[in-house]
Amino acid sequence: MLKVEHIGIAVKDLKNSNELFSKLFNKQPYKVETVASENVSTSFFQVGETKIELLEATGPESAIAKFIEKRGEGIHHIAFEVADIEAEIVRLKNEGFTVLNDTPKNGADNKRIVFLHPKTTNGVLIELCEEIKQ
Ligand code: CMX
Repeated sequence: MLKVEHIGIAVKDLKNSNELFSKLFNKQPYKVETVASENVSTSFFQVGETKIELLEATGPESAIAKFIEKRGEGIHHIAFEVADIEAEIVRLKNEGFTVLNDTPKNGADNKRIVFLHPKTTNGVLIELCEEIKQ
């Protein structure tokens, strides 16, 4: 694992939260992107070396909709950048973690991603991501 790539925050209304976080950070998001496969609309803020992702559900089946219904808005996941996502999937499975998908999916901001079930990581949803090389 290389570094924390971003922190994901579940929000009810992306437009309102973009305004709120723009005031907080004193800058606009550098990207707003809908990821149909994940049923989310996202925005990304660069704060120094740290990226913050805001996530709004695009429908009731979205993981974000379920999360907000159960727990309310707040920190949803921590994403770690990895050098070789396939190798990390194998390593973490061998260590006993539950990896939610066997093969990486395409996620927001030009990344291949997988998640680890929070029940196997002390209640924290962990994402692994690897930059898609063009
Ligand atoms: N962080 C911590 N715990 C979480 C969680 C989260 N983000 N989301 C769900 N949970 C908890 C629930 O509160 C519940 O706990 P309790 O049993 O104590 O109530 C438990 O996990 C439920 O687990 P589940 O029954 O297996 O299933 P859910 O339908 O709630 O799904 C999860 C949970 C993590 C498997 C699902 O949200 C998932 O697959 N997430 C990965 C995909 C995702 O989050 N996509 C959106 C982001 C995409 C992006 O970043 O671009």
